[in-house]
Amino acid sequence: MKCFYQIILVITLLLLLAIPSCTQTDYLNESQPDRDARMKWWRDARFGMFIHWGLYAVPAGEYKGERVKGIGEWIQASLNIPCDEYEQFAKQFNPVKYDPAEWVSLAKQAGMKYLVITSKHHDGFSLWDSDVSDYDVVDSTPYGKDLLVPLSQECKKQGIKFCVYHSILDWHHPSQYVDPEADNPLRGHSRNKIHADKKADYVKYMKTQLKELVNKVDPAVLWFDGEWVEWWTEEDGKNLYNYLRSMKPEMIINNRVGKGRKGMEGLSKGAEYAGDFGTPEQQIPAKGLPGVDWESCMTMNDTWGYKYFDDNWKSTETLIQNIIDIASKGGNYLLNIGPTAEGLIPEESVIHLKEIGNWMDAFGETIYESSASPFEKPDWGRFIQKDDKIHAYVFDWPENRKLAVPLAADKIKRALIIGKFDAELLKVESIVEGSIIHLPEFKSIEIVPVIVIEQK
Ligand code: FHN
Repeated sequence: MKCFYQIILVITLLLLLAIPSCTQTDYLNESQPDRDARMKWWRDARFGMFIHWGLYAVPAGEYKGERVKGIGEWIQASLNIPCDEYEQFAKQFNPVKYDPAEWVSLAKQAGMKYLVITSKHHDGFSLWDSDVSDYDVVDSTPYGKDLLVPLSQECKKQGIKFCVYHSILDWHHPSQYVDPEADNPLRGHSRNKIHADKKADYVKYMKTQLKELVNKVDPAVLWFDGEWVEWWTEEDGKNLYNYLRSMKPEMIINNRVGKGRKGMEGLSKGAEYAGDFGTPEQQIPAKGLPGVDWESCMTMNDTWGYKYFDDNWKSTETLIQNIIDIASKGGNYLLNIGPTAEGLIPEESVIHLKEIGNWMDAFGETIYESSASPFEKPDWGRFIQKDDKIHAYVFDWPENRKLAVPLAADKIKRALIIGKFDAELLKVESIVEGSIIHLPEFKSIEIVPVIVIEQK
């Protein structure tokens, strides 16, 4: 009899031990309050820095006298450079001028609240010391030091969130190859295929690398890309999403972990697609993406990775207007820089970021923790809501100085123009469609003037 009870006890203990693996959390079915709590810092942040950095900064857009027409980080594919030739750039990648403290402080100065850096782009080269690959900055470059660890430490020190980009497709990994039957074989690497029998190995490799990143640099966001290849499925994405969140439950993961890029509007609704936010690229959706979290990533010139001859810089005014336009639709702005192989941020980017920072110093508080405009966008600019205040951003200062606002005058406590130089109460006049705010006689000198409308 005693033996019988002992057997029952052992079986019960074994069952109890087995329970955790049977009841693994499905992070795709998170409750709304949990999700809101997890997304809070990201939603409040509104503005972040994207960094595309890797071996492609060595050719900087030109190889054997040929200039790449498209984006710099695609040079391997666009100029069809064989892997063993491209690998040689590692010997010239020596970013001795890299100063993570300066990079983070520049991002902060610009008013950015988080930073997302390429841990590995499509070329497969890792910017940290990976245990499962020698194709990384420590093992294959003269520099020989990890680039991500010091940057993550600086972010912690200076109080901004550290996040990483990671490419699912990998032009360097032996599991993948260029499809010779591709529509355009000269852009061979873009037609990435996988040897079916090697996919499991690659996924294991990717998960190991991602685990290394979680352990070494503790990213707040994992920003995937390169998911469009046929061999990566939504099921793979969901599995990866759960894998990462089971390691770090508070992690935020973009929709490119799976196939949600096309159906951004369906994102996270009933977990049709894995991922926490939509990622419009080089565009600002006309009406935002109502009902989902989203972030527009954009370049300052025309390339993500450094290209020495790309001088097509957007104006600071455009970049500030983009921050405002995106926030007025409830999104985040992820603005890119492409540092050089020496580790320098291009001078034009630094100038733009400092100018943006001057504006954000004065008006950033109206952007952070804000929500989308309750009104349609007016002809003259944008609205953003923050608590019970509406902020009006004047892109085009009307010659007659009359700003039409779709809010009844008797609902307005007061309207004032704010800023470093202006702080003036403005006259509010009632009209049938709402009210007219009378702007000051002299046009504001701010890049984008801001009016606060306090509601009753
Ligand atoms: O192919 C990449 C490209 O190089 C760059 O990284 C951008 C950034 O969002 N994403 C891909 C294209 O969608």
